[in-house]
Amino acid sequence: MKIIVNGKETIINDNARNLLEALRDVGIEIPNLCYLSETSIYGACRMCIVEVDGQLMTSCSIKPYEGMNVKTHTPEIYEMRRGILELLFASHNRDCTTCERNGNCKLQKYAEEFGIRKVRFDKLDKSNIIDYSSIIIRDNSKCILCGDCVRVCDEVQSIGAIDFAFRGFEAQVMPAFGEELANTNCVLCGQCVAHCPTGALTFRNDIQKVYKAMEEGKYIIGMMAPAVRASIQEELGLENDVVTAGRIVNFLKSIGFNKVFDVAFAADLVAYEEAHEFKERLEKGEKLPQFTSCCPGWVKFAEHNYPEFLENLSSVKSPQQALGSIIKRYYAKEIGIDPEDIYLVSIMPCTAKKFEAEREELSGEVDVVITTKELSQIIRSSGFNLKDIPPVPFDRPYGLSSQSGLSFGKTGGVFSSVLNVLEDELEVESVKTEELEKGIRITTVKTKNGKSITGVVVFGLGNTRKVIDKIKEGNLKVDIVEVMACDFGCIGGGGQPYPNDTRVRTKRSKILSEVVGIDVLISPTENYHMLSLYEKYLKEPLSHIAHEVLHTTYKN
Ligand code: HC0
Ligand code: SF4
Repeated sequence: MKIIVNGKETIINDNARNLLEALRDVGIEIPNLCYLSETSIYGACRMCIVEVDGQLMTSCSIKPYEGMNVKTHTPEIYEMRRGILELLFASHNRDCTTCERNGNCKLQKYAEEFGIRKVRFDKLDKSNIIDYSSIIIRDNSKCILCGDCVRVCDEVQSIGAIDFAFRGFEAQVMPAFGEELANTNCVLCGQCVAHCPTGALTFRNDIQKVYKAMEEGKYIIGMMAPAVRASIQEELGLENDVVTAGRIVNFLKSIGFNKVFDVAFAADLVAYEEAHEFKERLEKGEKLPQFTSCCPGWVKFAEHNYPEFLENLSSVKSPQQALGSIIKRYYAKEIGIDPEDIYLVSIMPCTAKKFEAEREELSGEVDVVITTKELSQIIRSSGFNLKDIPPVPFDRPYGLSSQSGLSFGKTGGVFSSVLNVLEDELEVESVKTEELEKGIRITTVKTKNGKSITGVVVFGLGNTRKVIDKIKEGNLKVDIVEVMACDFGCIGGGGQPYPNDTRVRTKRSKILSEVVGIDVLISPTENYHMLSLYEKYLKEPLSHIAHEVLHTTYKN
């Protein structure tokens, strides 16, 4: 479709959701504080106003039409946007220097771009209590009432742990009845944090715990999740670098880490164990469909909403916890160090992983979880320039991984790894995949002996709810379901750099595929260090010892 933009004829995408997205596609980024392409359109902030055929209107709420005459930046629009910002600042906490979002806050960015140096209005303070009850921290003095968190939590995740309360100047976002977040049905997925434009929603920063352990002379072991290597580049000026993981290993060693392992190794281990569990359930015809259980946001969601399905969850721990368990119970003995003296630092894209490590039944396996954001802070504050640090391999034996293991970091990775493990035994004849809707894919595998296995790969908890409800109603027959709580899987986790939206997640997904491409091992079954761990310690999949070390239970 042809429209006029700032006096120039411009071809835009006919299927653009609205004018804001159409303009974005042709390279004009319209300022906004409440627009998310993942949720319904709210139109609260008014920052995205443009002039259409002589009238001011919000570009998020208008559909483009042939020949429309759009002006995106006029003196009038500029002044209006400045006015909106000033009004927001009138009641906004301005302690930017100590804010977790200092340097990547959208409001701060616009204040700089629009030259807001002085606010004409007196500062009005709202009553505010900072909610530190959970790993997700809420500070309403920094909230601009854009509602992004409310819509993501409700519309994308189908949880609704937070909503608007009170009216007018007193309006606030909070859990029902003013409860602390820890006492709600929040699953700690961090999607509200990922989409909050300011520092109103952040997560607990645990960097100091790492330094304290170093000071105490602990034997520091780091382990890095697959998705971290596809996103940390965004914070460090390393666009498209596919050997970032190796640079990080070298960096961590140079600041005092004794060993750095790869969580993707444990992903191979988990896929191997989980594939055998699935095979056993298929043979016995019980606890089907089998659900993956490596995403802690999903596990908590299942515990809250679908207790009747808990026995269907794979009882294999997540790769984070499986590796923690192996290191503390087995590796410590191998290297002759008291497990109490080992301090295991897990580097994750995810806020819920902090919670997982603290779950009663898993605690002690991983000592601290820091996110991609926190690792980037450690790197930047150290004065090192990651670009100049040559990559080195992860330490052996838990540094070897297959392409399958690495692909855990994005949607579909766990399911395809389980299939890879079973490939030879199943004698696969054909595989057909169909996208039912965004975030829900269904795959049918036909085997040479005429059997078929159906798997669903789903991301987003709202989508997950739809899938489970269909299974419950008997409208979906499926054998295995992979669930990731965040859109696009772990690469979209709540601990990833900002912005953390569909556009960057798509890029991360591509980078992770390129990183995967470097590795020479394809299937978990080729990971010889993983196989040798079975030989030396775990014996065989689902053995007594494997159950003791690698399996867990869930809470009703
Ligand atoms: Fe993931 Fe994982 S793939 S949950 O997304 O399974 O966070 O990256 O580390 O544990 O491997 C996150 C990422 C992990 C785990 C792995 C799984
Ligand atoms: Fe909702 Fe997830 Fe935020 Fe909790 S962490 S409030 S579940 S979006």
